[in-house]
Amino acid sequence: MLLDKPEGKPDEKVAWGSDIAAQMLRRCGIRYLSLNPGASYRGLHDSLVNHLGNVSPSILLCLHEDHSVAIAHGYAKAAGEPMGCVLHSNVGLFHGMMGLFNAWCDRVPMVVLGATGPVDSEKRRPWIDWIHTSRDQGAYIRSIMKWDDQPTSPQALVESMTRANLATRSAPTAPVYICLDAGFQEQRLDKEPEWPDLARFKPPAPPRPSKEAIAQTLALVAQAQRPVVMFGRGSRQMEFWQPRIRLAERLGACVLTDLKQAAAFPSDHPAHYVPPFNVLGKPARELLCEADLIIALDWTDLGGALRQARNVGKVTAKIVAANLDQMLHTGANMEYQALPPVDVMMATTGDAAVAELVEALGPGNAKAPWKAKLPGKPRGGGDSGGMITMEQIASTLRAEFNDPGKVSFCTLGRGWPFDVWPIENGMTYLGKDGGGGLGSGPGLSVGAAVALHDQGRYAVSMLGDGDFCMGATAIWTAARHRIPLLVLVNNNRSYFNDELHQDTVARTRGRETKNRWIGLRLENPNPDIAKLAEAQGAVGIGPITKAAAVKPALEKGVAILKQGGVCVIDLHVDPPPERAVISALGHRETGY
Ligand SMILES: Cc1ncc(C[n+]2csc(CCOP(=O)(O)OP(=O)(O)O)c2C)c(N)n1
Ligand SMILES: [Mg+2]
Repeated sequence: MLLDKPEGKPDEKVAWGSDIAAQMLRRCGIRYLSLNPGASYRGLHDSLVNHLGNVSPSILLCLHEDHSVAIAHGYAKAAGEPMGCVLHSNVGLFHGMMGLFNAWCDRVPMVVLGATGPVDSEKRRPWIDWIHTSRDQGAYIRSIMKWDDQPTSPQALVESMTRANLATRSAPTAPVYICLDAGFQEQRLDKEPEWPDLARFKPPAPPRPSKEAIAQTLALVAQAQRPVVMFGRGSRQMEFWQPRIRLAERLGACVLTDLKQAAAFPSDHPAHYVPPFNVLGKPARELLCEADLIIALDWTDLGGALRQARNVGKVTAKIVAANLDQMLHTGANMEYQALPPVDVMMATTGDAAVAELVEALGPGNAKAPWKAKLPGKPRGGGDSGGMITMEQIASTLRAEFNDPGKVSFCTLGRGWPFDVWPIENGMTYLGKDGGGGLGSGPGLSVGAAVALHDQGRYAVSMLGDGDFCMGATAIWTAARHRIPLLVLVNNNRSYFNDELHQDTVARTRGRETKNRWIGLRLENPNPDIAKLAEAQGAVGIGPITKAAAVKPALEKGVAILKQGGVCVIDLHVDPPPERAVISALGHRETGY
């Protein structure tokens, strides 16, 4: 990676208000800071460069604040710890808000620094400092932050950043925001503040389930013939991976995992009943109806899953759930999802619940799952009539790596063939955007790639063409800072998701479904994805429109990735026929 080195020796004396904020970032272990510059934090910017020497943290420059936030978000997903980002007073914050919403919904840790024009009006420059000043910037985002503050003295800033660090890293994790007064940042200090001993401000281990809850669960387990474990949010670390497998095998359970969350369980394990999904398909719904015990561990939307199951039958299972998410629920947003009925509720993380349950179950033999894994889709011998398929991309890409276990998919497109490239470990797949905010994919990928580079892993991403075009300029940050990344664009030349919605509406109203493409197709002209990539300083390849051209393109892309470069490949992948003819409701259409 290329991180900029300032000229001369840093001025190590803590002499200005903003030096305190910079010091605290370093002391809290923040390694990178994504930003787009702004005068409201010119004091902090100077402290980062001329006081800290642009080391711990180092600046990653971004072309848009939405990318700054997405990069910090992607980093947290891959590293399991917070990155920082800085958002220029009000306007930068407004730009970054969608990314903040995604990060909030995804429950990632993140230290967000903002700034306001001088709170003391005597210190404001005419016009622009007044434009920069809002009464309460935190108010714009308070409903999507775990905590926020606007400290007004040196010692208050020290405490504020200590608290921010503690809050964002404590389960349930979520972003925190500190707004720095421009006037205070540029104030000369008469003395250094007192620094805290951060060893005394460490996040606590998550609470453990009560003995009663564990005993009640064991009683339900003893009676259960058909247990299902739903693994939702969890750590990327192997120390949490093995116990999940142990729990499923000890129970003889069938397992479900959620594509909205990162890898939680090996998708090729016999217990993993259907491939990871976004919405429950019929087999998963039926499985929940057949189950007599459901153990949902930090599952994002248990209430929604049960409602989907009730469309195909009755859910009669006893339900055990573990999560701490309720601690973040307020009346502001409904990302808390439908309220599920639960027989045994454990106020703990899914990973802590697994550890406790494995221990409580004690030694015993592994059992086969009570229901055999569904067979994968039959493959038609690989003849797609020259069209590019996801299966071809996955198998060709996999063959390019001697060590595919070291590849991490920062995001994955819909329809990824998990039988061709399964989830093998906790780092295989890093989940989705959290809040459904389009344009985040490129930034998430760049941020994840920073952490993956540090871990010696390969960062590969698959993005929709709409997502890529909206966030394409995030790729410049990867090129600028030499962050190795391979992006594959699953280009259907459309906001295809919405074609299905327009199809549904037209169908419901008895209107013409053939018009579903109008206002949605990204054609005539096609945005030139390879050129968009090249304009950011990456290598752009494509459009690749025929199956025969896929292998050479992927070969080149992987070679660039391995050399530490940034490459974007535009692959024209048409929706598979069975998908092209359905509406969002999932009804089949024969005449389209
Ligand atoms: C900021 C934002 N604007 C609009 C949407 C609505 N939206 C959801 S999916 C989608 C289409 C995405 O297109 P693409 O990335 O090409 O994926 P595809 O559906 O074609 O596979 C749109 C426009 C959104 N989620 N976020
Ligand atoms: Mg598309």
